[in-house]
Amino acid sequence: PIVSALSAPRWPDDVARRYRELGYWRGEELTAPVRHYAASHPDKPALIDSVGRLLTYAELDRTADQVASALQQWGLAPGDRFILQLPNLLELVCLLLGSVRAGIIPVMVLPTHREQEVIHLAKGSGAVACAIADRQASYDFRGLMRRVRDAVPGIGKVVVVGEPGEDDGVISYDRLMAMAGPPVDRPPVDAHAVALLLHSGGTGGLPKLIPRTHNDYDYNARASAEACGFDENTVYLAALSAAHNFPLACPGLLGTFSVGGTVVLAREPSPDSVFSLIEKHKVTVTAAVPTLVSLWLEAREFDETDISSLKLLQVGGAKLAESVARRIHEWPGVRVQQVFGMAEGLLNYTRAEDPIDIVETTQGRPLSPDDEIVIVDEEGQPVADGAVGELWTRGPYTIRSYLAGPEINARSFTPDGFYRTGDMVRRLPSGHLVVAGRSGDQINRGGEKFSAVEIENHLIDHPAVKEIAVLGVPDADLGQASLAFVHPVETPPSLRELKDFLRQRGVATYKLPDRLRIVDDIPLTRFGKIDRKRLALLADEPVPS
Ligand code: J2J
Repeated sequence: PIVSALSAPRWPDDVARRYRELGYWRGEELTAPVRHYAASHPDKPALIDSVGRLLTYAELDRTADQVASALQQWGLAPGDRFILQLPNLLELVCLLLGSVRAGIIPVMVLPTHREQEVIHLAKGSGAVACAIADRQASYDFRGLMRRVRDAVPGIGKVVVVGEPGEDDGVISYDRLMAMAGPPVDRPPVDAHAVALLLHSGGTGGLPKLIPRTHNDYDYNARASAEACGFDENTVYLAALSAAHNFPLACPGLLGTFSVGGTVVLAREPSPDSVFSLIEKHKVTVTAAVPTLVSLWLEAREFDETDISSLKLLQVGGAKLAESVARRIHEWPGVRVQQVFGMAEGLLNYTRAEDPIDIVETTQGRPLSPDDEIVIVDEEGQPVADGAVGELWTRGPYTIRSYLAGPEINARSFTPDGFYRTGDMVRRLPSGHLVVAGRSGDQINRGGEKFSAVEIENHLIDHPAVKEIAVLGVPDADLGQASLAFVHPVETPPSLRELKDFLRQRGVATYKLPDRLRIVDDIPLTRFGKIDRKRLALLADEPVPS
């Protein structure tokens, strides 16, 4: 069923034909631009990592071919799903491009994900292989992968960047690359086919898999590069994890490759690492979530490093406060761009030509002339102009279905193919959108999203918990923090106990509650669901002493 879901037509034929005719979809494989610049600008630097390893376009192109060949020698076939859980290393990019080229479908998993998320994404995608680093920031990914493989025995192969260890089916990246044979004639990749799988932030439970095709993702990256003014002089710094849609293709790595620019990879986004890379490689553009921007603005390095090459700072993933936008604009020579995007597709950008107050107070306007936007009320009827409602969208790079069962898809998409984003927005006469919040249970903690329901489903199993609700509440540093309301059985649990309980279950750290409120009742709606509106009012009340 997974394979047929992956090859199912994604857009209706007439719509797909139109996107082809309009030139949005080029019928090309996603890594074609790397091949193109390898021929025209072979010696141009394509990729530099944080320890200074550099690949030119010719080298990156050749390495991608070698990876494609090596993966096939190793036993992977076109259509196989291959989990990539790697920090921002050269090897991540090479494995990504190589697998896409071979028609092997990478499943992009974040280094912050733990067994709960990885097992879920591995099962959902039917993954047969994965790539990890041995360790990152002292965390042992081989141990994590051992636990994942116990739960998902279908993962027969693991490639490790670093020390592989002794487990069955595990090899090092170097051993994998040694398997590469001479270039073989591969059947051309079908550009309508799924090129890679991203994951959603999650509502109503665990993250969902997002199938992106060569055609639509290529357009996503290329049109973004154009809208953001990227060209061959662009030096893009990937500070966020490159497994995320924003740094990967908005315009990110793929958008930079689409214009023959240079990508620099930061292994981690600390001010120390980021500012020295900007100075060293004369970075012109980078992307961050608002909490990271605030951290950068506070940093000592900010005053001590020459970052005058930086011209554009893209900020998205969570709402940027106007005050922070203004502070960035005090930074000489730097322009802010707000990005309101989603791995499901739709991207909104403020543009270079937009007036400054639009840039500082809106989350941008849609990328494509063919992005269709409707803003609806609770009955699904369009709201009055300028009123707040839920954003629904469809277009040339927005998915029509998740890789998920029919119930989830029926909930997430309208019968005529609009994706129900769950984002509450209003639209200005200029077409710019202002994000007003979210419907549903998603928490956006400093740009990292997760479903409150997912955490509630764990915590209800804690022996001291009788009833539980988790809510996103305003927080000065994070934008939103998570607050757990616990109605205890008897002796209330401590916050520490709840966090340890979740950690033991292998839940990603960013999903652990920040705060705890003990209550003697959790408000429910008349349908018996948690009443999140009333909870939000409770959260505002001072804690009784
Ligand atoms: C408020 N909420 C925002 C913003 C995303 C570029 C940038 C971000 C993402 C991303 C992305 C927001 N203000 N500026 O994929 O390419 C919230 C919305 C949205 C959800 C999507 C990209 N920018 N959001 O964050 O798939 O709630 O993508 O629906 O992780 O983040 O999350 P995600």
